[in-house]
Amino acid sequence: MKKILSLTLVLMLAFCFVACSGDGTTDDGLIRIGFAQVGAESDWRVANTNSMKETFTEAAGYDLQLVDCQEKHENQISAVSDFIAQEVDYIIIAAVQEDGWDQVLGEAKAADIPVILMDRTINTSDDNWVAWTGGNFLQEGKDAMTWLNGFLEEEGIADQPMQILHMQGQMGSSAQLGRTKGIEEGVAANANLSILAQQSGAFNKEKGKEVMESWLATYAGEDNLILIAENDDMAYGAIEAMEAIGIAPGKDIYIVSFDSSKLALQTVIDGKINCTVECNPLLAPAVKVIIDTLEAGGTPNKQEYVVEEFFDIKNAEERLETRQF
Ligand code: GZL
Repeated sequence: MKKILSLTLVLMLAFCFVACSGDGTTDDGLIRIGFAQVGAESDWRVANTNSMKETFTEAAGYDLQLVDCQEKHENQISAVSDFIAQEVDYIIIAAVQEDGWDQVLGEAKAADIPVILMDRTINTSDDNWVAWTGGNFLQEGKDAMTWLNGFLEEEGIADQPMQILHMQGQMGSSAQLGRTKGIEEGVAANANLSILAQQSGAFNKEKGKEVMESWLATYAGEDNLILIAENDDMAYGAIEAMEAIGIAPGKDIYIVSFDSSKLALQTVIDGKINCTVECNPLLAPAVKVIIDTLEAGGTPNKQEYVVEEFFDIKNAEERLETRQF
């Protein structure tokens, strides 16, 4: 009996030794990826997470460790620190906020673990990250204002003063900072546009509804209102708040939003959102190109923007069935 136990113990120890190599890859040859995700705050984010899970599968040769950081920067820092301690092969970050990354990325660099940024950009030395892929948030804001100016012309009200309710995303995120800059530049360039109110709905439907409810109470007597929501989910919340008091979204108050999910295109077709500016969440294939390039000893492009457009009543119907998220 004793011999069986000692043989079992020896076999177990041997297995542990073989399976846990010290170079970050598991001995079954999988590429170990640590991914610090913002959270699950919107349809966009869920689609982005699904894109990563569908691309970096074990069958494809990857061990993806995805951490939902609950929209908290401190959770992202601890997740990245854990990835460094585990000696993963690659660290991927979709950042809650732009600032506060120097120290932990310095530690990743010292551990010789490549950091890939996806979706969101951050403020740190270019030496601290290998490559970034995502949407152009400033251009998205500019595209929204270009569309709005054209829409007001077509409606024959371009010469009327219009007041914008500007619902911002997660404050300090590159998506919010870029879109806000594009929107504010567009308002400054058009004497008939002004910002009546600016407040964050944190890219979240419920918070967007709360903000819209407070605006509808505060600005009840105002007309010529336009809501610009920095993502579709906040626009959905605002629509619920409007309809609860008999206001027709897309007609009584024009609405422009961002992301362009299937639901947003259907909402455009229903006439409740006037324009949604695309921000593509299906970024995992572009991230895989970066990793494949690095695995082959190559140098990936430092920045790779994904193609983006916008959708309104003229093209939403024809594009709905091919929408992937
Ligand atoms: C944009 C992405 C934003 C989306 C929101 O690339 O970072 O975060 O617009 C999401 O829906 O919360």
